[in-house]
Amino acid sequence: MTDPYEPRPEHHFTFGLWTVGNRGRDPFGLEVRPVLDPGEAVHCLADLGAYGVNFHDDDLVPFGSSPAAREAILTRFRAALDATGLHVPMATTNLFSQPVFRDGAFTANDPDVRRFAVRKTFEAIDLGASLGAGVYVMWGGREGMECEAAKDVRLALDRYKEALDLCCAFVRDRGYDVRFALEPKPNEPRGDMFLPTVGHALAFIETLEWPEMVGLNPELAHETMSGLNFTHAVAQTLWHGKLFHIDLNAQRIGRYDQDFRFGSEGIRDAFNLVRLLEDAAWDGMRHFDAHAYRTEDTAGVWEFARGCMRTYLILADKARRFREDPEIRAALQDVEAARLAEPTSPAGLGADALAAVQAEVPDLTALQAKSYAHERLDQLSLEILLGVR
Ligand SMILES: [Mn+2]
Repeated sequence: MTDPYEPRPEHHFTFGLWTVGNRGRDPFGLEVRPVLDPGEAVHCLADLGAYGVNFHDDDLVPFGSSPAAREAILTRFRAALDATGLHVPMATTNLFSQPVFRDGAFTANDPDVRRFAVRKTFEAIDLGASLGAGVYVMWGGREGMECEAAKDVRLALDRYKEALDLCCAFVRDRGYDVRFALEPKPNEPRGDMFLPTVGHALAFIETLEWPEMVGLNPELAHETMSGLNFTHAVAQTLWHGKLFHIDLNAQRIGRYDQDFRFGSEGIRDAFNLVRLLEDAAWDGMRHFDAHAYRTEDTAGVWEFARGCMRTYLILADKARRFREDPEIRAALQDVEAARLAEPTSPAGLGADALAAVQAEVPDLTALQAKSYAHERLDQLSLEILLGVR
């Protein structure tokens, strides 16, 4: 019998080298797992049924590698990709680990640091494009501050925009088929970070020179850290046509950046999210930016990776059940869900339409007495998730 929740490449699941390669180091404890060779990561992910692998430049080629070492690493990595058929859909730059970025990268006060960050990004874009990456993620890990007086946020945003414009100009100049995806985060590692939420980033994109080249990579954990509804953030990103990539994981509100296995916390939020992505038939990669608990050895890492994908598939199956359940369909009619698609002003925005809106006198007594049957629909939704429907 085939397992319906067995991940396969057509499900488009991807992992970062830094996720399965995470060694369990945290602010209070040292590494607990050995270094994972990128080639081995590729083979293990392919065996588990993943579609692709993503990386920061430094995950693949350690910072400061000689040209010869770099070539040797790339040759081995390409061989692993060729042998397994695994893809590289996304690439990104590490602009946060090295001490040079301690005051920021694109928004460092020192222009030399900013130019180095842009140059490092150009080289990483070349590397990503050479391996077929069509999405380039930008998480500004050090773009922010603790000392409020040290930076004018408005100037920092000028420089952030300039860096994005430079990267877009570089991609256009090279003729690459690459789009950028900004990844908002409210804090950690900086006390406060620029572009802290999806909403901030969406507004920022409209100021760019080539806004059509830049979208978002919203991350479940990051938006949840802000106490916001991640499904709503993704829905609005879709509504703007800006969902270029997504980072799936799990997070409890009010905690440090946990990056737990997808679905391990907030299962109802995870269900709502999967239902949104599946109902929207979103064609992007289901990328997991998460890592195994620090308690785990290497075998536990692969349990973690398998668990992320299985949970997604189980929730996608539940989303299908939700769509097809006759009682839920009836309950959706009771809450008048489809009527939200009716325009408020069917005649549009002209003078006649304005007059028509003004002329309509509703039966306020009836409208005020109306109940909306949300309790029943909500309970039925929960029962799907609890496995009794
Ligand atoms: Mn992320």
